[in-house]
Amino acid sequence: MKIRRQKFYEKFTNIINEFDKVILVPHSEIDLDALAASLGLYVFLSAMEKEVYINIDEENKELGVRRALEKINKLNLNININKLDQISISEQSLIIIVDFHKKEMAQNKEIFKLCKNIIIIDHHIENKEHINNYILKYIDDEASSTTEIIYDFLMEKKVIIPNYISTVMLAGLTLDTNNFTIKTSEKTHEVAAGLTKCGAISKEVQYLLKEDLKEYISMQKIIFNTEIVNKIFAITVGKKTEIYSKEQLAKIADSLLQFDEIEASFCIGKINSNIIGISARSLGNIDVEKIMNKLNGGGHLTDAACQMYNITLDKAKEELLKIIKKL
Ligand SMILES: [Mn+2]
Repeated sequence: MKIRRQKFYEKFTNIINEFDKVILVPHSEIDLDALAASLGLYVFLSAMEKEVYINIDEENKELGVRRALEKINKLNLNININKLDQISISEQSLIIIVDFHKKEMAQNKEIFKLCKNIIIIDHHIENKEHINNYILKYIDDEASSTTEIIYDFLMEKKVIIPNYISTVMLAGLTLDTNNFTIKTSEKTHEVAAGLTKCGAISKEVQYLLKEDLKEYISMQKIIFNTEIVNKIFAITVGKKTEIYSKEQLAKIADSLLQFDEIEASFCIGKINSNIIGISARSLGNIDVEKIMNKLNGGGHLTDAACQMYNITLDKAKEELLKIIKKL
């Protein structure tokens, strides 16, 4: 295992030992990776006899997360999932931020005022708008998912993962790798195999990842309008009247990569009434980070994004086209 990760596990264990109460905080619009990683940590921490909570404030949850939570309830797995105001948090508590590090991705920013003992565990590309007070941070953007980081930790600690939690973890891994097509290495498959050994059931994973038909159709409509530029670039633009989540834009850009000859893809859409987001993906031969840099965004060679303020969708596309056509 990588030395950096190993060192993190050591420090992480030492810090955990100092606290009795731990609050696991997944990001807003919680997804299956954030939930799965939180559940994995929960299993470990409760085995260590800590008082543990998973903080979920939002009522509206994505379909898969809702299904997983219902099943956990049914199985009586006894997991404390609470809203922030139902958990008493003091300066003696420990907060673990799971699957994000950007302040704006917090469900409830109050949490940062309640307690300064914060650990961040994430796999997203590091961003400037970082949570600034923390005692330990591990951001590994080469990891397929936060679930993968937590899985390794659990294995090292010889934690027995309950069957259904293994299933949710496998779903988290499957989601973040878009069915083992992106950010997928030998390691990712090893984790998947390991989770299967722990009892994860792929049919159940399929259930958790079932999509909402309406949402699927609305995505397909956007894909339908894809324009191909210079044979290898696919660009598509969302509806003027609709607000998309960054995840939706990313998902669409991801799916455009599967088509013949496409090397890089871009999905442009409103993410707010005055902010337009572009999600860019590449198979590796085109550097989309460079392209997004030119629009004040950032990311990686194969995975990047930008935000544009007070601009129309048409204008945003035009700006992008200018850059692409010069390549
Ligand atoms: Mn994730």
